[in-house]
Amino acid sequence: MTAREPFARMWGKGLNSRTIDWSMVTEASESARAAGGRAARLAGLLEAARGVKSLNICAHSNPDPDSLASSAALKFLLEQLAGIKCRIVYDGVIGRAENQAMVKHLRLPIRPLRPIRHVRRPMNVALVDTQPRSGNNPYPRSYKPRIVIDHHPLLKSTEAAWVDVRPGYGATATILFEYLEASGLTPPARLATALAYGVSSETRDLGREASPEDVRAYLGLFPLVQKKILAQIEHPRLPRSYFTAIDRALHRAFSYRNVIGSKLGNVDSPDIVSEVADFLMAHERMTWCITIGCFQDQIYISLRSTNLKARAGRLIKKLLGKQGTAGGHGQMAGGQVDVSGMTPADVKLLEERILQRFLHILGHNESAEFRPLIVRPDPEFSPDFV
Ligand SMILES: [Mn+2]
Repeated sequence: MTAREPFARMWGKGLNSRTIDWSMVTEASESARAAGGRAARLAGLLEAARGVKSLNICAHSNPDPDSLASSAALKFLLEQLAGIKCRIVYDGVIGRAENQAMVKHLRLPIRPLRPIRHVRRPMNVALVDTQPRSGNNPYPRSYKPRIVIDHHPLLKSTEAAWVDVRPGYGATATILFEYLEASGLTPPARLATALAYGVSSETRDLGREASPEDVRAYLGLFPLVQKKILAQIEHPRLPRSYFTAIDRALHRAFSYRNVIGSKLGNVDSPDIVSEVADFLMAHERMTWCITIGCFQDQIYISLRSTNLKARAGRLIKKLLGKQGTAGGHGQMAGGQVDVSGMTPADVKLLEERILQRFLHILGHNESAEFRPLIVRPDPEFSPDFV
């Protein structure tokens, strides 16, 4: 089998083959054995869904583009191949302007899930881009989902009729791309656009933890992508609250040697905590970034590293211990701590302790202290401004 065959089969007549630069695809393509593996996986997924009439597809909390695109792709697959009525649900807030633009422009069929009792058939749930008991989805810990598809490290407790967890992949959207490929179905343009954006945003334009499979998925999808819509998603119009949040984040930014971060205080949505982490990590001299913000009685913590061997996911678990839930990958991770019932002063103290502990884990001594990133603010601004 040549490298081109799976692609030709996949997109069928719908695609003008001149739009693909095959020389780029060949490099990342895989053997016929791998293609067989994909077909077997698709068969396994369909087997697990056999007899199911309707399914709740559950994205992770405060869903990101990877989670949303992957959920939409699973819905498409199961509806087309098995006639299963799928509903995509999520909890939390879609805060980031890019993600809101994605939902709007691509008309993603998603619904907020408020009280979890609305899941009537606990068995018929698919968790996408998350796993049971990860603390990152609203699904009750005691129920076993039917399907789990994810690219975070496999948790020991993860059990389902179908588990497909591939930690080597940069995005869950890439896993869904491979199911689509095996199915021979051509994704509609909006779905292809969602998946491509899921891959590119999760891997920071294929630069962060992207595997050859992620590159291959992106290239395979790209000819189908609605380019103008993609640009509108990647460069969204921003609300005033965004600028306020960035202003606060900069005023409160700190650093110590190669570590940068910011304490954001109360935030409008948890997304801003990771967004600021990405923003500050751009600092040319920094290797680590930690941001903390509080939203609805939860402290959210984001970690980033420029170091390929950082093991950020492991580090944040160590950092929070039994205090909270945490997870992530090598260069990016996140966690949260329930602070309901705590006074604002206690929350502040806890944040302080987490930051100190973070420096300690990184090997800095006890007396290490963060200093303001912006040392001399513009004298025209009063320091009381914050
Ligand atoms: Mn993901």
